Amino acid sequence: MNRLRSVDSEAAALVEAELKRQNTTLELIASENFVYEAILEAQGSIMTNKYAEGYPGKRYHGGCEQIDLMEDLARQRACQLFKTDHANVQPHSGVNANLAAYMALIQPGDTILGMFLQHGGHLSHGSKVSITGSFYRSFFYGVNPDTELIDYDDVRSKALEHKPRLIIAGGSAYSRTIDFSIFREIADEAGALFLVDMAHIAGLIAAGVHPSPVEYADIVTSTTTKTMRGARGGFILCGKDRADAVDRAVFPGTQGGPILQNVLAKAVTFKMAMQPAFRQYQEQVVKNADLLARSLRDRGLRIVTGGTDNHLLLVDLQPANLTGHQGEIILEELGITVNKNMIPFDPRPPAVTSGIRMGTAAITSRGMKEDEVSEIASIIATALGEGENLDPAPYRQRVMELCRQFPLYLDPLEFAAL
Ligand code: DSN
Repeated sequence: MNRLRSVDSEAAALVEAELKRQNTTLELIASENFVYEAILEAQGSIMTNKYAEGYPGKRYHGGCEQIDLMEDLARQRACQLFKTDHANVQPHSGVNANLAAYMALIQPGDTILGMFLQHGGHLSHGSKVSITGSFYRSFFYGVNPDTELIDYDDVRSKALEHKPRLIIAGGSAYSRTIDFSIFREIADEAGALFLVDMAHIAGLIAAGVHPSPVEYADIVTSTTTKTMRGARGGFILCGKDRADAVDRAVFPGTQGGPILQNVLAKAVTFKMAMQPAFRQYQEQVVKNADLLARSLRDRGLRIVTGGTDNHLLLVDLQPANLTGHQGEIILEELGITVNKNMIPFDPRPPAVTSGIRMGTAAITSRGMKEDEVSEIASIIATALGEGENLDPAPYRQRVMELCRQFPLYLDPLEFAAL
């Protein structure tokens, strides 16, 4: 930071202020995490200086000896970790990974069937406001209104009715285990290909804490952020039979040169995910989410589906007479960061919503366990219960006390000086 400060004090001040924000608030956004310092180092490395269009051994730029070794290392580690034959580690993001996967599997104008965004899906699974909704004819399956679990009968009937070329499983706000084997059966029945976007749960899958989609899906897409706790960016997994199509769809199909410092960081991410400590971390993430859901429920909040099997939960704020937007603002005043989120069959628009989404990957990376999660649940439930009459100060103090015990990228003295 000293060098940045000396050339651009404004930019450095923003980083310092963000470090303070991250340290002094509780991060419960389900797609966020705090990466290892090794990832920060890799992403800040001189690999950023290189151009390397193409793939190891087949580049359009010279001087790629180390880059080829690095990309091979990342690819091999991804294959080893997720037990598959081929990995492409170049996608700049999860959406880019999905665009390339679609390009590898289907043609513009083909029909796709994804999970309804409002029921937990993702914009890039065919939403009309995404390029995926204009390139492809998209239809959606949803959750059962009573159980709020994926309605596999609905998936089957929509698949048989619309005859999609591609069925997509996975999403951004679904808190329960996904049965990839049923999706595969339905895809086979309907003559469709099957893609899993595992971005949210990739870390759980790598650690064996959620079933893997690899043996069922034609292509699996993901990010190395979120529960993977690593590099900013995406990756794609597939069998040998689809390797060429996937590689061509990433480059030159949808991207130019890879972001090489991020490819390096992806290699590190996969290595970290092979360590026994990573499994323990993922188990704790799930325990923490389960306890948070149960504690909030015991304190009178309604949890969509009644609980969680993974790292995230959705809270329906309608019974508390709050919108998702209000809930997000109230919690932000206390130093707890969440996002407003549509719940299944939400009567409110996306900018308001009836729910908030929470995840435990980031607080678990800080080292927080059951005691801290119980305290967080008590703060959230009591504060939301007070609604408009809330005096945030005492809650903010309790949040600060938790933050102080688990500093991020700082020692306690540095934390105290923030
Ligand atoms: N949809 C974003 C989220 O889950 O926050 C990430 O793609």
